[in-house]
Amino acid sequence: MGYTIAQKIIKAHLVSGEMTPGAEIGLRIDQTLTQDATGTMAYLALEAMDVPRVRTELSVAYIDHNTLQCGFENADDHRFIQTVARKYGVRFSRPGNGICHQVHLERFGKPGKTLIGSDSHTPTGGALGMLAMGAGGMDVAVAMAGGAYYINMPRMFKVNLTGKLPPWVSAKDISLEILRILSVRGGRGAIIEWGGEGIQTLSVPERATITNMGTELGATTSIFPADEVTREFLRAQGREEDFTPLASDPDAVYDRVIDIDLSALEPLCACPHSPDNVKAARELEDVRVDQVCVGSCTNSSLRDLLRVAAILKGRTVAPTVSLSISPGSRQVLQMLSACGALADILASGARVLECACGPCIGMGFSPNSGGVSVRTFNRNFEGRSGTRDAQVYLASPEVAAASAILGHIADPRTLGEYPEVQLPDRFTIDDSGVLLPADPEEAKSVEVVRGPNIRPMPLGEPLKDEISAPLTLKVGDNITTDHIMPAGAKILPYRSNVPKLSEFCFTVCDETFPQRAKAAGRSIIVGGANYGQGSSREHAALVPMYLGVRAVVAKSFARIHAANLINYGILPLTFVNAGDYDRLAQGDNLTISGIFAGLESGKFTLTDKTTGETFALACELSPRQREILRNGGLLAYTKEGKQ
Ligand code: MIC
Ligand code: SF4
Repeated sequence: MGYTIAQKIIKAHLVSGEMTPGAEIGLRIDQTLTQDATGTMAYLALEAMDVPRVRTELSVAYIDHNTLQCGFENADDHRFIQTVARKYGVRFSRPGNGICHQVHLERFGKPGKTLIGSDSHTPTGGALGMLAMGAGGMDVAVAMAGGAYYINMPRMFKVNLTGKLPPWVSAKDISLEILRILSVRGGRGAIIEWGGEGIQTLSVPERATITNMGTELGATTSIFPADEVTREFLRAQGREEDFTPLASDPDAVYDRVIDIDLSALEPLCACPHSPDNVKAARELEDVRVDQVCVGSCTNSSLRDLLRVAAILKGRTVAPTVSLSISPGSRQVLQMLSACGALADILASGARVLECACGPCIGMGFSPNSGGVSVRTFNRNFEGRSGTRDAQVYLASPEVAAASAILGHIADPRTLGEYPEVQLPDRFTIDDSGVLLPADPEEAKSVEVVRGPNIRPMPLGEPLKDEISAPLTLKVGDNITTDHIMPAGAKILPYRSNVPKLSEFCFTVCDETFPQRAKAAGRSIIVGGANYGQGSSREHAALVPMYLGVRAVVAKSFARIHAANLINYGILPLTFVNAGDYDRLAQGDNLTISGIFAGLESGKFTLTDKTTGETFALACELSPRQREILRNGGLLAYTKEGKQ
């Protein structure tokens, strides 16, 4: 039996376990990336591991999320990351140099390598034929220290593309189509390989839009072959030597195959408040638009922005619309400026923001009350934009530009002829925005700068055999990490200050949760299906741990979040009978006993002392995960000398 692309990379990096779907495997990690909102915790963890230098082939620390500096906090974080990176052998991508995934794709990604990043959209690198995965910051720290990264061996899905995209339809529409087919849960436990003759028509940045949004399917990652298109891109980036061809074997076996005919696709939009709530743009023409945002790690490449500039050229943004453009990297912005496309964008009345995540993570540009925002981003979860009652639609750069001009959600085909854009044979290479680390000798004297915003990382407590605690919060299905630990300009500055951050935990669902959890001392949370979907932010586990949460009982969990809970010593338990969810009420007093035996058997019993009922719970754990939980978290476990 032949291998899929992902299986080949896994086989070449396997350090423990068997490649049987569902079984835990350990992988050697070649490259890591961090961003600033999760990076501070990752480097605090690395420091605690007492390793003098990172042991990966390449590690890069990006500053791209917390770039609004409304007080000292974000700037303090940047300084800490810059100095810690210099000391430990990590490259440092300065604020303004661009969004981690876009810059990594342009300058560092290599076919056949493994990459983990403390950001859920790290799978963007799959566009180059890398096995690129999002992880919690603590897991990234372990990988930087030379330890393996553990996942459950995924199932393999294949999406076969045939045909060619019609004019005005682009890679984002392919992402939205697969979300329509599979939903935000459909990729869980799977790696999605893209193939078929249709992929030859897609450039690397277009492929990157697709692998980026594979995260929204809940997939472990997404991957394209490394082919002539990949070689071309790397050559244009001045690094053809990084190319190695990579393809699946003709007799590779897939658990599921999905066919998409590109020529049958049309411009689409994901409606509020979920990326899988997909409709055709032409059905939404009655929706008046207040704001349009082009950018984010999904759609901010040179190709996307040249396209937007060509559509805007000679036209003006509707007076009722505010349009923002955030280029994905300095390379993109420099090239837009050099070829004159930036002038077309400015002439249209657009507001050009810096090369960073910006509005995507609520860092400025929040919509007006009840406002409609059309965004080329990847997530439209409630409240994420910073305006609680905003209605956010996700769409391609083409739909976004057309909507900005017309003032309502528009099918861009109504604009007439599709403007041609020409991608350059060579990109402008200027790596001056990436600072190199100190050499090992000099590194010894580098002082890590810690401003008052850098607070020590709270540690978990070793697990006890019984948890008796109230059910402090009961939530529904598809709870995102944006519900658990909201982001945005007001909250993100406290990512390195957990006591302060804890005041915002779950406040999107229930403003009183932080006080109630603190008062209870210990507590248990109950959730529905796909609990913890979305971001890789470990703060969605770390902060509940700090507030005393000892177990989360849910119908099912999203992959990265379940791993983060374990890393912070919180039990992720699932209902054996999903219907039992309805029989528990917020405020009930619960007991889970016989925990040590349960860790071994995978079976647990929950008693609701308020009603007297008992419920069967499950938690399949690997021997390594059991040890982590017994120790009270990954840091304590790693300090014991295990990785
Ligand atoms: C996001 O898109 O939600 C983020 C912000 O990039 C997160 C990381 C974070 O919360 O810092 C992600 O996707 O992992
Ligand atoms: Fe940044 Fe948005 Fe991408 Fe997250 S999804 S990395 S916030 S641009």
